[in-house]
Amino acid sequence: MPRALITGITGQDGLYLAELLLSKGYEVFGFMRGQNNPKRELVEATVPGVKILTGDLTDLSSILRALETAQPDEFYNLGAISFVAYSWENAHMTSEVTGLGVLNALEAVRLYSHDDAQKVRFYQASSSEMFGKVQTVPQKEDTLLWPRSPYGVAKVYGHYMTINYRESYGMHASSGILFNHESPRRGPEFVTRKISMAVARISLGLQEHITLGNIDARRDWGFAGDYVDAMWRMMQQDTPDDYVISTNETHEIREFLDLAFRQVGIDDWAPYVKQDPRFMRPAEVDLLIGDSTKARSVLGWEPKVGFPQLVQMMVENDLAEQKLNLA
Ligand code: NDP
Ligand code: GDR
Repeated sequence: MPRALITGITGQDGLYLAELLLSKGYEVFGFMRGQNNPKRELVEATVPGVKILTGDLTDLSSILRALETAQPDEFYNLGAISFVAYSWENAHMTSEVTGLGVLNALEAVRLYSHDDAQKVRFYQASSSEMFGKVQTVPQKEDTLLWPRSPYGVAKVYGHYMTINYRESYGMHASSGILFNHESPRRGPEFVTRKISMAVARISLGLQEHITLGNIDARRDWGFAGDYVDAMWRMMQQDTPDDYVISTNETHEIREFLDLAFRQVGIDDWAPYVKQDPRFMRPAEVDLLIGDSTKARSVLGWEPKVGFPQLVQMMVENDLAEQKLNLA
């Protein structure tokens, strides 16, 4: 039975990845923060097969202990402070967790593996946010990185540190440069879920409007369930490498609003949407569109859920959740 250790188990991707690996017959260990993490119940209810280990990415010895207990064949490093807007307010902490946390994870794997560099396969959750002020459209593996947020800068550090451990120690370390991916499990602070929850509540008369920042931004949005499959595929390759994972389509936030409001019978959303500089960012990533040709040809991966289905899935889920709350 293959064994996997996942950091960031309480997050959107951690839950989908754990489900996928359990379905493939893996023994799955989840690395979780805190002695009383409020999301522990969520993990236990959603993926009851996962064995929980506690620790923190800023604490190398806790990662080492988790490795000794889990003895994994595959280590998925998904843990991070992942909210870009928050990273300006907490740049130092973001650097420690999202940046230096990757070094801790790599170093823990190296120490645990002793001289056997191939003992544990390592996955790093890199991000399209690293492209920032985009220099080429679409963006692929060799596009120049120009991060535009403390989060993006920290991810660049983690990305290059992963490559460096691969090149220096011969580790089987791969980076997935994943474009935005969403789902009904997306945190409510991210724009897609903020919209799908608000649309559900507005249609039920529970909320009057939604307040957003820059609605002209464009993103290449996929479905998280499809993207964790790409992570697993990277880990099955004989040779470690870096891959862009994206739908290769870009959409404005306005289009997300169009589809989401239309689903509840509202054609003109303007009266329900306000804008507030509070949600604007000091620097913006305006146009993200990926080119995942390499992943499609080498990994045989492709996204299954398209943009309209993604919006539909999220609004349907939030309508059902809100109705349940009312019952
Ligand atoms: P989430 O924000 O949903 O999850 C982040 C996870 O990191 C949570 O489980 C959180 O735990 C954990 N975490 C935070 N700080 C620490 C710490 N100090 N030590 C250990 N764990 C910690 O993110 P997603 O699931 O959406 O993303 C997974 C990864 O992929 C992240 O690294 C993200 O940056 C990256 N990524 C995400 C993309 C996306 O569109 N979703 C795109 C590209 C990259 P807790 O519950 O305790 O806070
Ligand atoms: P992003 O996702 O920054 O791309 O990072 P987010 O959903 O937060 O923002 C996307 C775009 O929407 C604009 N926006 C708003 N964003 C939020 N959160 N709230 C608002 O009210 C709002 N109004 C407009 C933003 O300015 C931005 O342009 C996500 C995270 O999952 C990262 O961890 C990951 O690395 C990247 O995706 C790829």
